[in-house]
Amino acid sequence: MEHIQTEILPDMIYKTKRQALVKMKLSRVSKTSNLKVRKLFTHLSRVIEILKNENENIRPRDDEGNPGGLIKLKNDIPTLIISDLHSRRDYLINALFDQRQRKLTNLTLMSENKLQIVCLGDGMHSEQRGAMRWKQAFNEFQNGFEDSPAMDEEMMESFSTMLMIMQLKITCPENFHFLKGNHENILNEQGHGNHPFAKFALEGAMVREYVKINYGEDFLNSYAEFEKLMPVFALGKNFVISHAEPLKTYSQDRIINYKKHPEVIEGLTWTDNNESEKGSVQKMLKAFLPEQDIKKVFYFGGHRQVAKKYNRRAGGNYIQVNNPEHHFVIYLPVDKQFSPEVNIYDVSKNSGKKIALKTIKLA
Ligand SMILES: [Mn+2]
Repeated sequence: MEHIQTEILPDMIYKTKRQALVKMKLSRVSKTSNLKVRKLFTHLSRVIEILKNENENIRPRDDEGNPGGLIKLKNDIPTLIISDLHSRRDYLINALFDQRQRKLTNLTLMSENKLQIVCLGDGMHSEQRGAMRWKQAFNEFQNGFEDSPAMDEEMMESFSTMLMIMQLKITCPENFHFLKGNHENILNEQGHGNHPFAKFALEGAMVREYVKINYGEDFLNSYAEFEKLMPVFALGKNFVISHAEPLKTYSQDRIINYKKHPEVIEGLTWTDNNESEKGSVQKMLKAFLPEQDIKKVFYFGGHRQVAKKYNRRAGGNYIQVNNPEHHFVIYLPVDKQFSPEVNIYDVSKNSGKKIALKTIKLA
């Protein structure tokens, strides 16, 4: 069906068949309530290969020759940052189909090498949006997931969000990056910079058990490999990004060699507000962007929730964006100075929504 339907899409929106196909696939996954494990597994294998073989100019290798923890973003195209998704497929779709930059969707701009997109991590787990569902799922867990409508729904949302992430990485490996958050821990392990977690229920243990029962051990281990291949830090022209505020100051060499330094992974994904060492943000900005005026450079992160559009921390250099009620994105232009009031905006109310729906109707 797919190949026939792309023929009738208007050229104005879809310049190439490939773009149309990518949009249709994403739109389908964004609305599905029936996710096939085999489909997920196929994408997982492909994205693992892509992550293992990233362009070394963008993702420098560690001392062992493996992909390092740092992404060097392109300096000549703008960057769009998407904050903590927590399985909000509508947030991802709204960010991809927003059209306020150059009147083209961000997805089209990215596929034409005119934009790069960085996700801050925490793709899984619905958090308070699904608090009631987590409670129900906890009862299902206690009964060994024999019957699990609540957990099925929760997992379907989480994995279809991550399937879209895989599709984007496979389609635009150099211009799409997903940084590891603390929720990227499918094994619910302690170690490798990870901690098990339980917030509204025993999320970590429940997800691991559910995946093992329903998707199998091979899938569980492959997914863990995918998570461990995620970078933890991105360096832009006049900004840097990680999931959480840096607990301490980490050098470029230690971030690239993050596998040898699990405390770097922990320190960039788990830091609570007011927990980081004084001056860590400024020290890192000075070390990574030595030529720049400290007043004009920013460290972006999410992780802890923000009631407003953004929070300014660490003397104003750390910009925290993570509002579960809104779809805020951060846009970093190439030539203009970044301004939080102008360049952080909500994409949930935009004309791009119509386009997304249009594509869905065709599916
Ligand atoms: Mn987090």
